[in-house]
Amino acid sequence: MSKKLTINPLGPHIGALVEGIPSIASLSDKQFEQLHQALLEHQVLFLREQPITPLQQRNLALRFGDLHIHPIYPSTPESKEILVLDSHNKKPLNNDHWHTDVTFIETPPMGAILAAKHVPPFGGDTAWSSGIRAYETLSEPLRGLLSGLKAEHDFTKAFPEYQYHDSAEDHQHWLAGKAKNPPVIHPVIRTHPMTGKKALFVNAGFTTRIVDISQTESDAILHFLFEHAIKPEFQVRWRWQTNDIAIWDNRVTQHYANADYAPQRRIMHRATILGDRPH
Ligand SMILES: O=C(O)CCC(=O)C(=O)O
Ligand SMILES: [Fe+2]
Repeated sequence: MSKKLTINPLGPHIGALVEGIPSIASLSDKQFEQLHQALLEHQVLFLREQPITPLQQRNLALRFGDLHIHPIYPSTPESKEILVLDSHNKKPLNNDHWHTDVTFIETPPMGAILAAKHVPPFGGDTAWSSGIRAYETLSEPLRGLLSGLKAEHDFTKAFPEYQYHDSAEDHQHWLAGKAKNPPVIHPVIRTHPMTGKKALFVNAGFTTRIVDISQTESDAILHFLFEHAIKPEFQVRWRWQTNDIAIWDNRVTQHYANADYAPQRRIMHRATILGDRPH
């Protein structure tokens, strides 16, 4: 019989620390099921001291579902599904904005697994915010109004052309990414396909406008929702050590990577697990 994981919540609404397993790369089916349930409940899980190779990370992610290959970020030589976030050239990456990953496709990721390969002694924390809590704390009439609305999500909002002009190759890559990823429409409030919980599903990273209402109305509503979604009460913030792993439910959360550590280097590996069409 395999050992049970210990799941310790890190706050009332989001985040839990998972302990009691020697290696996340060799979970039994029972342990994996426990991890999966904990993810549904806590939305973001953290593990310390879990060195993991790109292939192990890929195989762990495949237990959750098919993987996404990113149009912009580079990947590891071992696995094209493991993308590399490396703040090389003394430049932090521009993930210092609140976003939900890859909502610019019809079936945005259900989750992601992020492994810390090299982190500065301090700085570079990542924060996650709960869209479930954000939804629950809206007034009933506003929840009703938002439940009927849909919004557009656009790749070029978080990946604007001017940032991909450094070389002709970068620009070609960006043009291909844009051509492959025209804007998509998702509901403003989504229902979690496994738990039935409702969550606010707009993010400042990719959401451009609410459709079928005026631009002025859309701007005002989105401005309010982007602020509301990231109230400190809905958040958990993680201070990384090398070999930490974070796993998040990308259907009901958004996150922000602090870019406060330049000129130090920070290297993360991410596996991105495809999800279903939000409803
Ligand atoms: O580097 C981080 O902490 C997170 C970056 C990010 O936004 C992501 O991996 O999706
Ligand atoms: Fe992200």
